[in-house]
Amino acid sequence: MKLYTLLFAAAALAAPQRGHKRASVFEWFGSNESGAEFGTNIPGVYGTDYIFPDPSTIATLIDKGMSIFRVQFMMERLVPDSMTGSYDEEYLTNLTTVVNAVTDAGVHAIIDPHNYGRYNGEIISSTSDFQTFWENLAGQFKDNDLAIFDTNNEYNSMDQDLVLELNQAAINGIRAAGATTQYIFVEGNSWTGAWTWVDVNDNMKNLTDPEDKIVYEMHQYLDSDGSGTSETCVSGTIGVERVTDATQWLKDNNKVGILGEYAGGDNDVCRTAVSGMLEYMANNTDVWKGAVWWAAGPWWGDYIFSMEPPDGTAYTGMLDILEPYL
Ligand SMILES: *[C@@H]1O[C@H](CO)[C@@H](O)[C@H](O)[C@H]1NC(C)=O
Ligand SMILES: *[C@@H]1O[C@H](CO)[C@@H](O)[C@H](O)[C@H]1NC(C)=O
Ligand SMILES: *[C@@H]1O[C@H](CO)[C@@H](O)[C@H](O)[C@H]1NC(C)=O
Ligand SMILES: CC(=O)N[C@H]1CO[C@H](CO)[C@@H](O)[C@@H]1O
Repeated sequence: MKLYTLLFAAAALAAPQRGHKRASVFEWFGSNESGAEFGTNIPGVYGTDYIFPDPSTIATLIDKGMSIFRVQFMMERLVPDSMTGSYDEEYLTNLTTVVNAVTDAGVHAIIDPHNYGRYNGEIISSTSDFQTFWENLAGQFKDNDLAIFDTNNEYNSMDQDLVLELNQAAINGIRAAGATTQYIFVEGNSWTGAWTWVDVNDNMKNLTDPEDKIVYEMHQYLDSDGSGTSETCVSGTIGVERVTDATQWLKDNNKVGILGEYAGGDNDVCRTAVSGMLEYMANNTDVWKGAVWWAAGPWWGDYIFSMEPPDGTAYTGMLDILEPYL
């Protein structure tokens, strides 16, 4: 082999191409991208009530090594008249632009209706409407292998059978749309918390997918009430403690999972707790496929967990503890 060929090959190995997922501990490691779900005004005004994530700051996080982004949006803004109704085409275009910016870079985009199992404030009770919503939406992305469908953000305070049935309806709709290559992230009741998963969401093991690409998305914060509203973590071991039972559940049931939201404040206890949790998950990659920080996005300002480059609190303060997984 000629020297320059060798050098070229060595350089290619040493410097992975921008945007292409590097071999890493986890299959996926990344951040949420907030903005399009912000605000309570419906539909609200772009630029005042809500905003879309910024592809240029996402590119910065991809350069850092992130390989997955969860893109939040609000169902009422996408389909204003009814779950089965037509799109606000501009909102769909803006959402698609962000998703494509991520997937064009060769990494995964999670499409996340950030609706807590509700539409217009009411618990979604029609599984058939929900199935149609997903059949329509998955149809928009069925040729994008790097899109991932997240059935809904944080079902909570709902009938447990209904949560199972809504997830199954979403899976059925997505596959009926001809979207057969994509992963589907399912979420459970009780804000899909890992710490309560086994007690609350055991029936979720009954979900079925003809393509066998279900990933159980759980969320876990490390403050006392697990809500992710305080920058104080309970202890340095709380991360491991809160995901241990869920890990065993995944193993016992032959399932795989992703921590779709987690965070801790920029302080020593939380750094230890987050590092410990990730290390534990990294020890269990047979069931844990990744973790997605909460959250980046253009409007977080000085929010305690902001991963937004260049000066978000977590971007400047916590990225170093995520480094082993990037
Ligand atoms: C979509 O984004 C453009 C800016 O790129 C903005 O002007 C427009 O108002 C947005 N529309 C919606 C519905 O989000
Ligand atoms: C799961 O499915 C099995 C077989 O269909 C059924 O017997 C069982 O009751 C279901 N379990 C739950 C928790 O829904
Ligand atoms: C991960 O595994 C290593 C090697 O077995 C072990 O030393 C370490 O304590 C484990 N970490 C956690 C947090 O479980
Ligand atoms: C912990 C945290 O920040 N949770 C947020 C999840 O997303 C919704 C919508 O953006 C916020 O209202 C929560 O505060």
